[in-house]
Amino acid sequence: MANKSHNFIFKICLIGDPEVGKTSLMKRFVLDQYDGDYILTLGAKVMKKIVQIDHEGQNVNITLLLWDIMGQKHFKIIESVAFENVVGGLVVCDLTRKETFENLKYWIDAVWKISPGIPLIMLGNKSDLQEELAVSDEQIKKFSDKFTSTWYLTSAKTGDNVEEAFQKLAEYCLKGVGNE
Ligand code: G3D
Ligand code: MG
Repeated sequence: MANKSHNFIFKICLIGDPEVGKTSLMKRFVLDQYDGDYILTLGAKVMKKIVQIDHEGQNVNITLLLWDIMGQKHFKIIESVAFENVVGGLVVCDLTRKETFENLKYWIDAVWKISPGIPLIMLGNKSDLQEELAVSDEQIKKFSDKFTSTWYLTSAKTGDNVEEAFQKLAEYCLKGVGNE
């Protein structure tokens, strides 16, 4: 039907080690809507942003509910709540700290255990710190080929690739829903 509009609500999670930039990436993406407080008992914060996608000639509005977990490993109770009904995720490492890259598989296993096979995009964040890079593009690409749909080098500081990454994730999530 012409001009028929579709609306979706997708629960998205940002995962990765502490201090990799998850909260900063959300803040950069959501911009002036950044006023959420952590739900401290849950150890998570939820923010909302609507993105528009052109899907098969139709304009689709997608409400992203972004779940930012405070991100200590082994918070089993929080993970089960935060990762339930998640339709896609951003797995984030800090390009200046190699161990945060090596821990990505832990986070992927944790989210797939609760929401199996959902699309994930890998982010190598803090790309602005060019002098301090400890992870190469090749390493990221190789890891992404195995476990995630695609990857971006981002900077929450400059905003580089942030919008693109969230937008792409919304597209992957929409495809996933269409395949069900
Ligand atoms: P987290 O939510 O994953 O724990 P935060 O990470 O968003 O709290 O960010 C951790 C620190 O990294 C913060 O520093 C933040 O400013 C910084 N940071 C996040 N993203 C970037 C980035 O893209 N580039 C640079 N240079 N720094 C970034 P502070 O000092 O404020 O604690
Ligand atoms: Mg945080």
